[in-house]
Amino acid sequence: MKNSNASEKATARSKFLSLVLRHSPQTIGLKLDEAGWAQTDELLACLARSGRPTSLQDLQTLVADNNKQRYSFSADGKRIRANQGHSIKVELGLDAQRPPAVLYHGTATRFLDAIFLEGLTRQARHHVHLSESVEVASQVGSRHGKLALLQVDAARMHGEGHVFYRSDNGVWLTDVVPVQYLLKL
Ligand code: HQG
Repeated sequence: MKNSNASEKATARSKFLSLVLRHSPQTIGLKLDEAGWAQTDELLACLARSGRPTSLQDLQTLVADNNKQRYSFSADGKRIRANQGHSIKVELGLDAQRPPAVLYHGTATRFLDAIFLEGLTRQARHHVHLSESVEVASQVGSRHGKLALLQVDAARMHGEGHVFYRSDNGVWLTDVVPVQYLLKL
């Protein structure tokens, strides 16, 4: 019981950290730079002022234990940012990379008609998010409802000039996946 409470608390903290580092830093009066970095000490001060006192050690544990490695510290530890998933404008500075031949995207069946009309588009995020494994794609898609799995011909996309990035936590990112590269599994 105690453990599950602790893990619920950690999940709630992680969700709040996602909110401020990806979507809404102003919620706690935090400022991010153009690459999405917050000063670690400012983040801790803003968390404390907003009634969420967090020690540096707690924050380090949260970053290290996060199930999807959603956050990173800079090498000197003075800054922290989300690795991907932003809705606010940030320039992560990722280098374009050659993707694996095939990538996967999990979505909900109710989105399929729109997806097969206009392709996968980035919605509220900066990029379309793609996974290397069916398992991860299935988890991502199930968040939205009844799962539909799509296979993406990433090799052909790349060959035809589409640019791919890989976030520090292994998510593949691209601007759009046109219909001709999609296969419903
Ligand atoms: C769908 C999580 C209609 C798309 C995950 C998805 C991921 C369309 C939804 C990350 C569409 C957007 C991102 C179109 C795409 N018409 N619907 N043309 N094109 N969609 O949450 O990929 O836990 O923004 O299929 O692990 O589900 O936040 O994207 O169902 O990496 O770290 O529109 O979020 O990471 O939903 O998930 P989302 P996503 P975190």
